[in-house]
Amino acid sequence: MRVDVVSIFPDYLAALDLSLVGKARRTGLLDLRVHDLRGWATDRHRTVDDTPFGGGAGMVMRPDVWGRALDDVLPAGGAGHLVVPTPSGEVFTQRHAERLALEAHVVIACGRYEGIDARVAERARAAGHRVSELSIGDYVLNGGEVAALVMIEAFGRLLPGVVGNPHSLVEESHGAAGLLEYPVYTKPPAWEGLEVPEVLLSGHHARIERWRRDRALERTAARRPDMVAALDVAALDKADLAVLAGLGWQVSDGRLRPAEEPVAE
Ligand code: 6GU
Repeated sequence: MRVDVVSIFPDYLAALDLSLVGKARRTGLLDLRVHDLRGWATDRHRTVDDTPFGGGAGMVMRPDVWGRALDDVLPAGGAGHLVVPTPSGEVFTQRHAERLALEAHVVIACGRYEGIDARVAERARAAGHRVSELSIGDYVLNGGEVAALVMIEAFGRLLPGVVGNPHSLVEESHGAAGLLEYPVYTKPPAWEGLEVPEVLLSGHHARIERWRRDRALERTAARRPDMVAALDVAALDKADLAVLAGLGWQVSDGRLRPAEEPVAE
């Protein structure tokens, strides 16, 4: 997979030399190149921004500079996927990571200031590229670089061969089950008076699986009720439904819903 990142702070992306993504680059699984946007500026001060039409605070990144950059890094024939990190984008999820991991060539355009002139994304779409404007959550960062790091790590670990044991990708949070992951433990079995749950030491695989499933359901109900409401009821067994009922979730009209709250007088 080829990934190009364009930023006015290319050093921000130095962390991509480390860990599993760094190894994927060194072994050739990931051809990742970082570019300085100012290389496409043309004036003496290498200006990349200007004041917004319509007024308002802050500066907007210029379309001409970005246009030249993207002409150089997007593949010919509209075959690229342009990702623009922005707090006004769709929220990036594991589903986006899975889709991006299938692409041959992704370009990530990191904006700073108040963002990039909207015609840049419009022109890339018109040229046939896929364009995804993506946010990593409901808070504001100063620029897209940290979001680019997040996204590259999320899709990079899904490339075949990047994570040593592919089984560790199967049961994780935000996977196909739609549940958060159960709590995990390792040696020693007793530490500072805290014991590992007995069932995990029992060697009884069916009981261990049921215990993990129950803990995943409890955790998800406590931390992410939105994920419980989105569960496919047909994929749940009787034990799942009993645990969820104990946590105040009932099936009605084919969906899980929180049990009726008493109406205030
Ligand atoms: Cl992708 N960019 C910026 N600047 N802020 C963000 C973000 C992205 N996602 C959440 N906040």
